[in-house]
Amino acid sequence: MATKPDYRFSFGPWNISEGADPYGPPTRPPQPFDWKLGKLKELGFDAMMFHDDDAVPDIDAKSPEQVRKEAKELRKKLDDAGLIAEIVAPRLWFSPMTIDGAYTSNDPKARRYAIDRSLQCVDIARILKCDLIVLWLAREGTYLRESKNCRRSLEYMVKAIDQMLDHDPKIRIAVEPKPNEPMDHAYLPTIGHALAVAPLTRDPKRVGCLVETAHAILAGLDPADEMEFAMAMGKLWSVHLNDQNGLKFDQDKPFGSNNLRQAFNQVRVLERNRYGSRGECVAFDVHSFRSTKIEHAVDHLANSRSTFLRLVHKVRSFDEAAAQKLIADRNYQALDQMVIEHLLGK
Ligand code: GLO
Ligand code: MG
Repeated sequence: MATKPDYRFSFGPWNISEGADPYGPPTRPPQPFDWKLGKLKELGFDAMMFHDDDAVPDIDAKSPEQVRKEAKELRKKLDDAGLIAEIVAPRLWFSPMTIDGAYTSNDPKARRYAIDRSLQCVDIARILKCDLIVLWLAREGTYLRESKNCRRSLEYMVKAIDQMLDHDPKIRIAVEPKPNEPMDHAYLPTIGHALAVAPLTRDPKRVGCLVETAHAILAGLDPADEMEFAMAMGKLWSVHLNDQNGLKFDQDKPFGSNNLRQAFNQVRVLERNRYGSRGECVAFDVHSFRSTKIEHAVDHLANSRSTFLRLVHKVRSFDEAAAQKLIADRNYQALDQMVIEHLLGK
């Protein structure tokens, strides 16, 4: 087998969080951005993910000149630290303008706000030397189905993507689907939906996707299959590895925390499709447990990376020839046990 490229790892500032949930306040003090950047470097990560307002805090209150100035300052900080920006994502779910959705709001003023903010996000990405915009379409769905129209919502989303593609001929857009939360139902719940949107846009080859483990599980799907489906189309431009214990709120647990075998299979498909060889990063969209103390505030990130690397080793040392023999003999009973024994180790 040819030598595999090394993986590049990333996380976002929101992945060092304070432990608040809908039932209780934060359990850890907030940490400044520079502290997070320092930790990212210390843990051996290569890139940071950004929302537009992670890059430029309080973005809506700032003039376009001020936004550009602060984005340039951030780029310098990243350059000095030898780090890159992997993605920039417009955070379209916080503003009072997007209570009823962003691109799919029933209010034309809100839709305009969402598009303007997305175009500004593209400008920030360009300043950060990043060509990948991620769209987690948080509020593009409904609390009750009668309030919106699926076909019209789809047209609105395509129109928004088209404007971003027009705004910068180099930018690529990765849709990060999720079936629910915060909405009851989202309009783009799976990778199949996300990729079906690409040909409707004016430059399909610049529209791809990002698979998040937890989101696939919430959709009742296998995350490894979602990833390989996207890679078969040349469309997997990032991943958010994490874990999820069944159908409940989005947990963002450390990678492999809930289902090690499912994590093994995700690493397996990434390996066999040479994920990363075109510069794609392995990103962890994980959170600390609420009970975590401040002195362990980044352990979930270090642990996820270490589990990933251990699983790369497990994938590379899996006896494929023996597995193929069992497959040819339709002896899936033995194949099942072989995988279990391999994961358990000696
Ligand atoms: C939430 C999403 C969120 C996105 C992030 C980047 O469920 O996973 O964390 O990944 O906003 O777009
Ligand atoms: Mg995510």
